[in-house]
Amino acid sequence: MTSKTPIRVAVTGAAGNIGYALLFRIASGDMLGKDQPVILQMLEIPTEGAQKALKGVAMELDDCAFPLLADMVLTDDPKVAFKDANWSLLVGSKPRGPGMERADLLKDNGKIFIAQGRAIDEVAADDARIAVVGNPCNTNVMIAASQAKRLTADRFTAMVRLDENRGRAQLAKKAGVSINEVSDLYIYGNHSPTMFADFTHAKIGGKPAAQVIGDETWLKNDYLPAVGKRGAAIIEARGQSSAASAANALIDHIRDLVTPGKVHSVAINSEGRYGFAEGLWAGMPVKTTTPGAYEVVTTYEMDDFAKSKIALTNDELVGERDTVKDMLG
Ligand code: NAX
Repeated sequence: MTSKTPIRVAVTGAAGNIGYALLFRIASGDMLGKDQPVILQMLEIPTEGAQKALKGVAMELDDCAFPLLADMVLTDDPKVAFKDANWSLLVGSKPRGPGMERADLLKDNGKIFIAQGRAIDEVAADDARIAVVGNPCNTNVMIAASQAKRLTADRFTAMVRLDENRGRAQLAKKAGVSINEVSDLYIYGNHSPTMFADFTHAKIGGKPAAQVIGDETWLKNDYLPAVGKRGAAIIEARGQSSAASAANALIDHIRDLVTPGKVHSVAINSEGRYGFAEGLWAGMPVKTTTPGAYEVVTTYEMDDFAKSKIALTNDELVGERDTVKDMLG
């Protein structure tokens, strides 16, 4: 057995749909490596139902007898969940209720991320890193990061990897090639239908995707909206939102963030790159440098079409920030 020190992974919304598809893969070593023990620190809301469901999930984790699962913490207290956590995966948030406006959702969920951002900053490990999945994830991560006094903004990321994976899969399908042939497809902007899946730099079998597909109208008018609205299409088909593919994308997001040399889409503090407003969290390609750290790939030149798409998703992010401006610490 391995002698490595266990890594503490906090997961919020641990008894939810994504949680159920995620925890077992973390415990089996898919995320941090097959020789890396983990301690799962699972947070759920303090209702009897959620805490009971969380116990059930922990019972199943026990029943898997995972050699890498060194310990589990089950709690309704953020300060317990995030204590000494090396990774905090913020999955839990409130779903949009019937008749609820997007602005209300932003504000309701914003409160969760104020509290969790503060708690993480107070009690998490010195090397703490955070990945936000709960929607609207770009704005939620900005709120959490704004509460931090100790941890720098680069530690806070949000997930656009599901969009990248969806975009790659759909290009492969259209071209009739294996997914392994599709490269250099990165997601810019918001995790919402306004996102820009940059097919203009994507490659299929090493050649420009646009050349291989040979149908720019399809790329602009069918492909982009199909990737952007894939989440809604899954809900329509399944009656529930993406869970296994979202968990899988989060595994990819973290695994690639701890693997030097990997280039992948991550929503990070834009610092004005690629035409995004300063201080927004926007998807863009990053290259992992050392485990957990990354630099932005800034070499892609955008044409007028790409710039117009980035402007659109930037506007949406600016609008979200305006809605929650009172929540930014
Ligand atoms: P579920 O409703 O199944 O589970 C969410 C869980 O979070 C629930 O068990 C709930 O009790 C818990 N929770 C709520 N507030 C909490 C809090 N303050 N602290 C701890 N736990 C809390 O939703 P699920 O399908 O798991 O989706 C979770 C989130 O992921 C949603 O916000 C969803 O919109 C978002 N998604 C984000 C994606 C992305 O690519 N960024 C894709 C998938 C998904 O739609």
